Amino acid sequence: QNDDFQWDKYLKETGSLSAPAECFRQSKIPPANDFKVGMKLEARDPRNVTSVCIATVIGITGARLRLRLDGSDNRNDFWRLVDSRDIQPVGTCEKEGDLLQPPLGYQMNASSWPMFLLRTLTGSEMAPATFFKQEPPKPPINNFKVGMKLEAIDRKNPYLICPATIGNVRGDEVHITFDGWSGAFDYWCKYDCRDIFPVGWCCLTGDVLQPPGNSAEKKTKNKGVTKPLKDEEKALVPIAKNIGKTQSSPSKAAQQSMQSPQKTA
Ligand code: MLZ
Repeated sequence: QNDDFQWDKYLKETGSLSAPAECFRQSKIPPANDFKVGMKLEARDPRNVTSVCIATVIGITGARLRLRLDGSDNRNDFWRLVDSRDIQPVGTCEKEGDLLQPPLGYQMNASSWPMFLLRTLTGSEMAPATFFKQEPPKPPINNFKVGMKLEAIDRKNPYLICPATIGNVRGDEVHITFDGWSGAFDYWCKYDCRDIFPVGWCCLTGDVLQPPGNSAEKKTKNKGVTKPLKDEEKALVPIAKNIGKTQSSPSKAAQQSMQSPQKTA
């Protein structure tokens, strides 16, 4: 799908180094993903992390599963690696003497939950225990250095894995910045966070790696504001600037739309 982006070429072009695989809490050989769409499992509710719920595999992407909590809506899907600590086989909860909880935002009356659960599980295909892989150990220390390249989940669009750079390091944390995107998607995370991967991860797992952004163009699309002006449009700027001046000063949006793209969020 993404035939035009090549890390080796890109690293050369940008004169940068990739973060060594030892820096990450990921297995060197990515875990096999044997899950099938429709299988059920237990998952920690991302919006209510003390609850363990029933989830259905909605999609498969590389070593990750797209999950939806049963009884929830289709707007809160989340993605987990097959070796994530947040997922386990159906029955684990009960074995440990815990109860499966309705997801946050359970759409029906709470009193209907036990029956809903029973109906949900009856006749469903449960993911076998062997499909769940052991979470890799934490690297002992934060070995990331500013400038190192990696692949990282875009937390605002968590189905996307994108080329990224370590922008800063502070104790146990690293600042993830996305290549070609200025600021809006950046985040701080722990060095052993499961959302970051070594260069080449997507290629190995068969997940889709996004190409780097093109800051100017994409950002404007994002905000619906500035698009680089064509020459013939540039000629109209002085005229456009005067429009509305007779009535009131131009709105902020109108002013921005006349400027060339900025490096803002
Ligand atoms: N639909 C969004 C995707 C942005 C993805 C950025 N990833 C770092 C947009 O085009 O704005």
